[in-house]
Amino acid sequence: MHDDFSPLPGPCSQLRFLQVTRSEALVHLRLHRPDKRNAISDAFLAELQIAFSALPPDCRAVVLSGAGEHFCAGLDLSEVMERSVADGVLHSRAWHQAFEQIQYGRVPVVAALHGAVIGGGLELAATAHLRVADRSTFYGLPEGQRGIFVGGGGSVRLPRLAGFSLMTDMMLTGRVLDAAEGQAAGLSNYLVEPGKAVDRAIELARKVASNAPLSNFAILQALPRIADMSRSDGLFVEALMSAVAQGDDEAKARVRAFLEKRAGKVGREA
Ligand code: 1HE
Repeated sequence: MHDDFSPLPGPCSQLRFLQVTRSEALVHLRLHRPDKRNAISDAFLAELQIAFSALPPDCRAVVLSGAGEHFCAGLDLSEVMERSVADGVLHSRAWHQAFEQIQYGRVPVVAALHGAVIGGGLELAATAHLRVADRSTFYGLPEGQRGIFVGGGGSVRLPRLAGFSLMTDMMLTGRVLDAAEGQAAGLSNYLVEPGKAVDRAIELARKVASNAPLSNFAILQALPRIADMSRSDGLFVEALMSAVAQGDDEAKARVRAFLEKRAGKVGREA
């Protein structure tokens, strides 16, 4: 499986908690702490930042998955007890910085989910631009039971994905969603059979990587910001972004190819 991926040399080859491989324009980042269900410690978080900073310039999309039985069990709870309140604020801000780097990075990220996607693991999944879940996936936010609160941007990202009311329910009652419920709620974009999430994520990432880079830039950088703006500001920024994208040579070449019948039709690509 995924035979065409090989280890990425450079700083990523030194990482303890991440396996980083590449195949042409795709990089596959695999959370690799299966004995602790890929729970994210401070050292693990630092490695995520290193990996996303060290993406090769010609990388056009990332697939993010987890090794072992689960995608990610969230925050490494063994480190919580040692933190003061002041340390806690800084800790959460470090997660924000790492996760903003993923969401607002240079390349689209497709997450492949399976097993537990819990707490900070769900917050991490929410930073991705697309999520493929297999049917073993389950989602939880047990912060209420653990006496803590989300700290990895979940209160900002998750209501935008699946709604404020559902997130409140998950945090207050500890409600766990199965894969089908998560798909219906908008936590995943695609639902596949067990063991198939990485394959599907790679397939989608290849498609995404073949888009015009400036279109992908606009989708990653402008779209979420416009969603946060007032209607009037959003429409204005949309007009600017649209003009910038259309003015690019690549856009002109792609539109010309369609008009000259050299490009695929919608729903009937070659
Ligand atoms: C961990 C963690 C962890 C597992 N921190 N060590 N997250 C949670 O509250 C989720 C807690 N974890 C679980 O509910 C379960 O471990 C799972 C459902 C994810 C998986 O169950 P299972 O039976 O496959 O594994 P396990 O036997 O429970 O765990 C295997 C080992 O991983 C075990 O350690 P060991 O030394 O006894 O082998 C567990 O202690 C360890 N482990 N999860 C530390 N999370 C930025 S703020 C974000 C806030 C949050 O993320 S809150 C949610 C925290």
